[in-house]
Amino acid sequence: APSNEKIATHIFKSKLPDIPISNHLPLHTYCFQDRLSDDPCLIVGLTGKTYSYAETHLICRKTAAGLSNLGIKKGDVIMILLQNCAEFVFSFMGASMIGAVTTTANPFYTSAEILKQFRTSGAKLIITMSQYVDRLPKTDKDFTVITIDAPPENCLHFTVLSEADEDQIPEVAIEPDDPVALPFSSGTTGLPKGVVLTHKSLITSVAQQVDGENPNLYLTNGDVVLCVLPLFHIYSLNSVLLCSLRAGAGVLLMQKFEIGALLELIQRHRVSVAAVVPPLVLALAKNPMVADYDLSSIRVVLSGAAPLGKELEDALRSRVPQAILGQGYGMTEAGPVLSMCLGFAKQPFPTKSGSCGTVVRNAELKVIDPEIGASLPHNQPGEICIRGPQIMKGYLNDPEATAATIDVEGWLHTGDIGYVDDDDEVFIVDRVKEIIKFKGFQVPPAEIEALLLSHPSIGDAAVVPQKDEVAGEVPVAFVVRSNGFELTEEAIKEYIAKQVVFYKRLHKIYFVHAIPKSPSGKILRKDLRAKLASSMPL
Ligand code: 4UW
Repeated sequence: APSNEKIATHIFKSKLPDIPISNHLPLHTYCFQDRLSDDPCLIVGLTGKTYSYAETHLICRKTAAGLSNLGIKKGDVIMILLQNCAEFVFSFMGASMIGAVTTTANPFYTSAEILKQFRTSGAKLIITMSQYVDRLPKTDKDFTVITIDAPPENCLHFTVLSEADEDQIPEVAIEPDDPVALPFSSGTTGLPKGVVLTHKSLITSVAQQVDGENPNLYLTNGDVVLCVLPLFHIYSLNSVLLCSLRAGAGVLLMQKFEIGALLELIQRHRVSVAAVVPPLVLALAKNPMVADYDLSSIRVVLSGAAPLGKELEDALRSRVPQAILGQGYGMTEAGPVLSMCLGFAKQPFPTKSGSCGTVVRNAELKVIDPEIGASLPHNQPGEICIRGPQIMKGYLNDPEATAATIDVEGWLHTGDIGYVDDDDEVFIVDRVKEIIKFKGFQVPPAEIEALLLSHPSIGDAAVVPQKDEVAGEVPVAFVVRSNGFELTEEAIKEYIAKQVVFYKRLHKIYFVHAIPKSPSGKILRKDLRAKLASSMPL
């Protein structure tokens, strides 16, 4: 047996050389560096109102001063509960300017979901819309609520921030390892946790995409970047907003996805870069309305957050033949980008359909055998791991979950199964983690299972993904009824539906006598998924 023999580590790097990255700066300084021009920065789709870079920067500074006036200090957490809008950007960047941290949440969350994230994050202030105020936490704890529209009782209007005196921004020293964003993710297992992203991690991730002589994702101040994906998710926050700001591009803000309005805005504002998810690709590829609009301005379509089928990619190609189509692969904990299509580079490389791009520069990627942990060479599938200054600092107040995700050598284990081919392109083939992805949104099975188990007539339950044409995956449950009650599928679906945001709803219930478990009591999710795949779940 080999004893002293060194085991080779196969490490994959970008084809682009490493570059110097200004990750010693605060995030807002890095993003707005020297770019206080009259170029359009934010374009509000609904109204057409445009904020130049100079205006955007000024309002962010006012917002920083306003937050400080309301008692927000360095290290404090604010919660943004908004659809895409200019105020989202002012709030996030304003918080950064005083060293505060933003936790972003889905405005469609139920009150229970909002309360959980509010508590876990320790937020002191919420920025939202009046229509969502009913769902905010009803606690004794003191916190401020600000609405961007007419404020209901006990709430303040956003102008307390946006009209504050920018000269009153307090002097704060911001260190590279200070947190700036706190998105929530369930990671490879369990309930949603706060993902601590620092100034250094986000700057590094943005630089890996858009900096350098030959940027991996080439954006310029002539670009108009579509921002229809929600900014509360890290994909849009980082790869759309922060990357655009850094590159000086215009950001076209859309509150929600509606195909007619989207096509109209793409045509009117000559959108050149479209960041999308597979269900949006489906709409662009298949909806007959698309034929009535001029989409010739689009030069790049970036898809990610869930697998994109080759058929769908080809169907989209016929709609936007002039555009380069490609994928990025991200994970909240990874800062978030692990790999990006090199066809988007200033001097592009040829790429293959179905690939998730090549590992970003200034980072290392390896693929390990999930059982023995040894790194694998080209073309062999295993668990994808990533290392570099862009990854999260850790989960908030959860050293155990952090240690289970980032090992002692600094490798972040993704729970994704994939391989790197001979041209250094990454292909994802499976997932070993629990997470279900509905249209790219995270559905944490553990969260739904806990709700199911809280029902008096449910003895045991497991939630797993089922393939779906439109959503990619939908959550379905295996349920063991307790004490012989006549609990119906509809009753269970409704019980869950009223407690969760729309994409966590159960689409099907399979009644079983027992949930398959390992000797240690872990649900054998693979077995359940296999049952579903065999289309004979019972
Ligand atoms: N193909 C297959 C993909 C892919 C994928 C992700 O919700 P999270 O934590 O995070 C994200 C982030 C996506 C993202 C961010 C920035 C960016 O530029 C980009 O490229 C366009 C994408 O989704 O979920 C993480 C999990 O989502 C799956 C995978 O399982 C990953 O661990 N996933 N991208 N292209 N699967």
